[in-house]
Amino acid sequence: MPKSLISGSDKLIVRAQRVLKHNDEGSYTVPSKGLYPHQVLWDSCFVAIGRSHYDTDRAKLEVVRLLDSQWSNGMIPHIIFNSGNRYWWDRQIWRSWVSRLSPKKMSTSGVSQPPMLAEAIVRIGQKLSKADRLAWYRSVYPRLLRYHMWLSGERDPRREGLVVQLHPWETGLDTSPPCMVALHEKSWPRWLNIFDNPLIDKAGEFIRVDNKFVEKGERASNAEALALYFLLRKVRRARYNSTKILHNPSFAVQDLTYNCILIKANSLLIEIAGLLGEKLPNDLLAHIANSHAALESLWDEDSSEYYSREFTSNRLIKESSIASLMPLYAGSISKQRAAQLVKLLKDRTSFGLDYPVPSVPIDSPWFSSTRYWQGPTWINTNWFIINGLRRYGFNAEADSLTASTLNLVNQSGFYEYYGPTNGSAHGANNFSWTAGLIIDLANKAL
Ligand code: 9WN
Repeated sequence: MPKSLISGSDKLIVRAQRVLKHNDEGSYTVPSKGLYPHQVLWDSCFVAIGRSHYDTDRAKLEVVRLLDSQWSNGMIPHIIFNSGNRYWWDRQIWRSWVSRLSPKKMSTSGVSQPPMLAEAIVRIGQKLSKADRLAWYRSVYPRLLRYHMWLSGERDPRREGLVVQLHPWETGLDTSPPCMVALHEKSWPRWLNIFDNPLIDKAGEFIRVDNKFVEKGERASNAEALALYFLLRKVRRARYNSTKILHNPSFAVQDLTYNCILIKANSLLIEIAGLLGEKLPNDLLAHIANSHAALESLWDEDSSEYYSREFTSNRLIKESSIASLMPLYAGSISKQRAAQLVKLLKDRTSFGLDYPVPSVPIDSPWFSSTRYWQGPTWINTNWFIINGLRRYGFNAEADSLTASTLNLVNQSGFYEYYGPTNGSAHGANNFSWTAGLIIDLANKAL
């Protein structure tokens, strides 16, 4: 690890803890005050990973509140709304109460997000004594297991080892090219093209809440935002019933990032169950057994890349994005494939930019250095890649990416995303997952 990095890390940790304090609502942390004023599933998991380094009790609360929002079918929703209507996709839009499966005491969204819970639970567990760890795992296991059974039971209808996402928001990488391509194919009202007219596009700004907090050019476009909204209405009309939606889906993608996170999460679930002396149900074991080969079916030999797959047509969505590097985190691919991904990561004509790792490679026609999931560098995806690199023994590459990630945040602040060519700061300031994951990375760099 470079010396410059080590000397700055302790100060960076203090600054990161300040960000989490700023966004602290007592038992949960909002992603950022203003733009995202509610609890969000994977954001809170990243926060819990950071908090586990200095306050395990508070980290546990973050996770327990997520588990408290569980629907009776096992789903953990991606947003838990607090009172107040300040978010652009608020409780009145989601209306979780249209489903009898939603919790009575909480208002939530009706879809989920990448399954980071197991990782957050284990990271907290690693900081506890053996007896406390077992008690912690025992307290969360039944709900974690039901969540994983919901994923494999409802979201893998063909029993092939991959789960399907029903809205780009479920992938966590909302507007990334594979999601937008799939949305365009099946759920893009033609009239949305009116936003190609700059005057109409300008008028559209008035109904946007997010643009009051963040530059217009850094967010989803008006057309994209409306397409996301129309899809939300469709899944709401089906009362968020996966089986019903999958009957004739307007968006159904076996998202690469989501499935890589699930493969890792299932391996952690097995670890927890083993410690508790529990046996996983056979259906779930069958799903897990299929998942490694199923991930390989997302590999495209011609381009030497993994991709997401459109569920109904069963066709790969051959759009390069940061997801292509996520199989490193899954940990189930061969060392030889991992080496191919490392080559891609370093390639100066695609992902190997000065402030890595861009969410879309620079040689993609989608690339924009400032627009949301269409080019900027995000800290959570860097964190996944760093963890994956270490798992496969690419320690020099992991150290180098850790150093560049810490230096980027040290230099530009705790933002939501960054320009991959110049390190410029974009999106929300004081962004919680940037802080949480920087605490994790910096602690390892100390
Ligand atoms: C919609 C909160 C969330 C993240 C997502 C990110 C963004 C929401 C939005 O913000 O999504 O879910 O309002 O655009 O894409 O990954 O969890 O930080």
